Amino acid sequence: MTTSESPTAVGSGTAATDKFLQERVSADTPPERVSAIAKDVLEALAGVIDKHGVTYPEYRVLKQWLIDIGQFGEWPLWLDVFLEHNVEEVAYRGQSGTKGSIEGPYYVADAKTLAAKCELPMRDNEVGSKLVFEGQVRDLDGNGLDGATVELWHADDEGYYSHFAPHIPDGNLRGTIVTDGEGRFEITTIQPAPYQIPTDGPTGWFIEKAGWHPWRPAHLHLMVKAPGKRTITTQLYFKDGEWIENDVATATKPELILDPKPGADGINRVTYDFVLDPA
Ligand code: MBD
Ligand code: FE
Repeated sequence: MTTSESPTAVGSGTAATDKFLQERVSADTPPERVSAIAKDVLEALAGVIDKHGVTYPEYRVLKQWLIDIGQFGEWPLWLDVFLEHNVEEVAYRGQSGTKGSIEGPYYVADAKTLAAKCELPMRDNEVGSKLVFEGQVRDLDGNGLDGATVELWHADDEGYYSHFAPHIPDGNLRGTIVTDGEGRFEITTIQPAPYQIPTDGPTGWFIEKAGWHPWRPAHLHLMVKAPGKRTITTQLYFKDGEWIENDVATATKPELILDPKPGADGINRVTYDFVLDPA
């Protein structure tokens, strides 16, 4: 791999920031709520500064680091790793279907449409053990859902995502699977590796200075949709996988763990069904 093709913190950060900026988000938050939230945020920060006797050098380092995070494009990464799980937990309140988990910074909309039984787009020489992932999308009463789609995206055998690492072709290990008339799917892919936060950027420096580790357990990302149903964004992990018990992004849940077993053909296979709440 040449230097110009090597994934860098600034490369994946900039790509994630550029992708996010294309969304042009808005939230309809009234001024009273902005005021109440902002007041509590500032009060919480005031409490931290007071409690720890934060010094001027520390304040200036913080200011420099905040500037660095922006310049490396790592706001999507830092926020999704350290804050998104709290927002997701609030969003899930009152749901009873499949548990959600964070979207993270590496979702790309409009991935290639694939049939219910399919193989995710991958390189001819894609490294990694094959994995067959099958299941059904159902409603709360157990009925299979016609018109359901399963968007799946995940890292490769080195923990890198297409669109965010320059040496991987666009669309690699990403797809929008159109399930059959009963919400069933059978997807062939490869086993992803754990994901390491880039150590050569400000999110990595932050983790290193705190003496934490930069790892997420190996995971599949999913967005499951069906007409009239609440879309679920989630992740699936692998039983006994490294970092399962101490994900840097605090995004694992016991209900979201797969346990693939080799089938008669020797290929690892696992079934996971999704249950969607009404919209
Ligand atoms: C990831 O792959 C991810 O899923 C999250 C949530 C944050 C950073 C990288
Ligand atoms: Fe991820």
